[in-house]
Amino acid sequence: MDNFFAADIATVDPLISRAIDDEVRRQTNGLELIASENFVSEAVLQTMGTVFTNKYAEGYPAKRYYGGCEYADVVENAAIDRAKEIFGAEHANVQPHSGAQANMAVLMTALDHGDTILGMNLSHGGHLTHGHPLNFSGINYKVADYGVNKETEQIDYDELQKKAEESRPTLLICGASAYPRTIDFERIGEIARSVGAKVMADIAHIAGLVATGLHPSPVPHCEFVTTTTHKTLRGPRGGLILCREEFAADINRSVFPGVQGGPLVHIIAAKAVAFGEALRGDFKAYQQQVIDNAKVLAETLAAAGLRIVSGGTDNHLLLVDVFMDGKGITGKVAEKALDEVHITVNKNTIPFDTQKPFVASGIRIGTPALTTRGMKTDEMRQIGEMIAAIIHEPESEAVKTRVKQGVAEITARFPMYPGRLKREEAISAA
Ligand code: DSN
Repeated sequence: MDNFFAADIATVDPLISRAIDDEVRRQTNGLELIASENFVSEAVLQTMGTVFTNKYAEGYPAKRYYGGCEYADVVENAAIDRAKEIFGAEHANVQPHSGAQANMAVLMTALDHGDTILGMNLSHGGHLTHGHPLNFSGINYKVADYGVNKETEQIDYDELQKKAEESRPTLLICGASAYPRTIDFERIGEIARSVGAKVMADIAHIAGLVATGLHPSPVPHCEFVTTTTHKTLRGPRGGLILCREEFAADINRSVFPGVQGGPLVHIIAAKAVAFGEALRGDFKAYQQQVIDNAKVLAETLAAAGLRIVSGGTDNHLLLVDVFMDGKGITGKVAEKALDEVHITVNKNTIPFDTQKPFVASGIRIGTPALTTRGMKTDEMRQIGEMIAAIIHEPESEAVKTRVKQGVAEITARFPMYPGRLKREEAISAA
């Protein structure tokens, strides 16, 4: 093929090029409030699209099953060293393709088939890989679960102690995907030790806060810590495992050859770049703004008459009870109504929900992505008022028109990814 190594995607594949441009426009022109999403830097984006995608590098630095890995070693060593420095960990494995695969490798390391895990219930904020019956974690292991207190909607550590004594787990799993409060990893470590269990802390959501000391670290209290790299940590889509040196060889073996083959070297390179960004001084200011923005958003929504689960937030996300025992609308309706005005959130069950997960009584809202765009508390107040207006009157065309204008006005003030609209540039250059 002519120009195989030179032709631009806009020329080679107009369909996919158009979809990429449309996605750039969607992300730019909307308010992205999904708590698990973020916007990576141009440097991280560029690194993902490099020739490292061509390289097989099964094994680990200096111990590969393929030749030609000298530069793969450079990027993997950099990613490992930076991850260890960020979190103060003894060992890091940067190869997991995702958070789920990081968790799978830890479970494979810590457990024998049929052992018991004690994990947080998904409907109380946990994660599929913490013991859901349809997930490998619920299929291969016996599962006991814990949740939040019905009154406080926060983890009840006395109850967790009781559950641990009853179920005698081999592995206690903590960390959550929809929990707005600080997690007491020290207490969880004590509970686990009192029943002879090990602990895995899945900090996928709060990794950026932990990295900057704005959330207590699980590293001193838990044998294994896993995270994704693309949420508050603001790196490429992927996973990471941290552990003590004594488990390093077992963890490495569980990742490769246990659950994965060749690592994604281009993604590991992008992880290294993102970890480098996380080590810079301005990353802490960013994470503090994420928290400040979430607090103001929660206060604004509460002032507008919506119920905030647990009464507030300590981190980057909030859960909003939009159903309010039938007085409001379901999470499903709220998600769709907000989508129509270019505000993106996800429906989410709230603790003790009466609705099915696909309908849900709540929505989950997070501030990492909009904070990356530079938005601060003034914008959060404006956005909170717009969200509340839509939830109170989801059918009103007048409200929708007004909110769409508000979204367009805010997003125009915070541009992102200049020069990323490839197809239109190619057309105008032709
Ligand atoms: N899907 C992620 C989230 O949205 O929190 C968890 O894996």
